[in-house]
Amino acid sequence: MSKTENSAPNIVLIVTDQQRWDTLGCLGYNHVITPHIDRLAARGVAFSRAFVQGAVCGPSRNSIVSGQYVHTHGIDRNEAWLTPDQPNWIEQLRDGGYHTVNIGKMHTAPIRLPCGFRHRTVVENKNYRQGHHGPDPDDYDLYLMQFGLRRPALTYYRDVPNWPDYLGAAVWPHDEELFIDNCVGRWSVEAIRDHDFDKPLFLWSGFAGPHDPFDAPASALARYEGVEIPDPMGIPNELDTKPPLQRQAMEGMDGRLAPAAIWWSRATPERIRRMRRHYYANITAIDDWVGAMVAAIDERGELDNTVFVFTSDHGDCLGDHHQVYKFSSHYDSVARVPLVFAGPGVERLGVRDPLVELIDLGPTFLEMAGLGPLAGAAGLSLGPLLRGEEAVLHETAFSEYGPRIMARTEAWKLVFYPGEPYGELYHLEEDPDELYNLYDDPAHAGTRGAMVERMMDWYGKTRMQR
Ligand SMILES: [Ca+2]
Repeated sequence: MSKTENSAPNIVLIVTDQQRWDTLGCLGYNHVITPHIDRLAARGVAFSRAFVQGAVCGPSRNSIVSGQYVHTHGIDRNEAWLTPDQPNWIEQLRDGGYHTVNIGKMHTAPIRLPCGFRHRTVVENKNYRQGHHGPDPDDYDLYLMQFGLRRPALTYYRDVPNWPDYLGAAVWPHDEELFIDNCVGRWSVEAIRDHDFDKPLFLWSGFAGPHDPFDAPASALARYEGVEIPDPMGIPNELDTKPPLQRQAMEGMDGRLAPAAIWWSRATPERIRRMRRHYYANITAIDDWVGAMVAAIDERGELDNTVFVFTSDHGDCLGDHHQVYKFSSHYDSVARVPLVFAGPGVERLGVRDPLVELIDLGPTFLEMAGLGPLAGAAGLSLGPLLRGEEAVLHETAFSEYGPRIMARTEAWKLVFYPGEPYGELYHLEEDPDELYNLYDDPAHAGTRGAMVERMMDWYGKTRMQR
């Protein structure tokens, strides 16, 4: 009998960076190789409509940790973090008896903020430059220094000949053991092996991929030889009908020699397929470590008492709608992420499609631990959905970036730009790929007004509580 049997479950939360939802085999996307995540989904639940509350790292992660929407907690940019008086369910788990550990990316500012963890091994972005989010080297910098190396993602644009033609897709140039996600994975497994399980474990394992640069290891790329890569969604002249920021964001990067600049003028169908193949290969490299973490928990005799959760902080257009990255839009490519649960308290239900939000994670974990609720949170426990009930937690999913607000029901999506003459409205039942903008279509003015009213109602009910 394991030491923690009949007590609070261990929770292993695996969070990747910039992984869009349509990247798991278990959701029907068989061109992505994810056998270990699929195995978790097969004995638990894979949510097919999970949404992030912020379209970029910092706001999204602050929403996960506080259980609040971005305009409620107020952290609307990357180099900022919650203050100690704001809700934080990691602290609640710690105070409730959990050994709380973070291995890998959290994106706190400053980078070594404890954030409720008893131990952190801090790993920032692939292209983290000391001084950018904090003055310090992170633990991955310190590790690479032992080998006389620094993050290669800082200099691909100088080191790789004809770099703009690669659209950010490099091959990892050093020993594969040094690849950032192989370090996060290996150190996460070590954290599981090192824990004595006298206390339940909460592990947040934060991978840096598949965020750009798309620098997958050669061994992971080899697994995609012969795999057909789907082309991006898009129609000719699409950006003429979309908010101007979407075109401006791509034009703004073109011609710049810098770590994160992709020159879209260099995109060809073959180069886009290569970029996507590298992105998927990074996901497969992470999937290997998901399997290794499950095996490590099993070796400790804790498999029946451990909840595994796999998700990401936002997606990437990855060529959809003639663009990359996440800053310029709230398409599902950006706002919709994988969310898989397996373990005690999770029925074997497979794919479920109700709308859920990542602010629901904290309330779910606190309920599982018998430590709830999370004061001030707008998120709701996913417990009823994980047990197989037909509950509707959210009729609308909301997400923000700066002043931009997305309101998405099952049938419609509004993307609202306060003070601007333009916006987006998509009829998702007829146009699931969000190609045809109906915002200015008189035939849908009533729906537009109803969606704006729905958004304003939510905005008023969830305004900042400080
Ligand atoms: Ca991110």
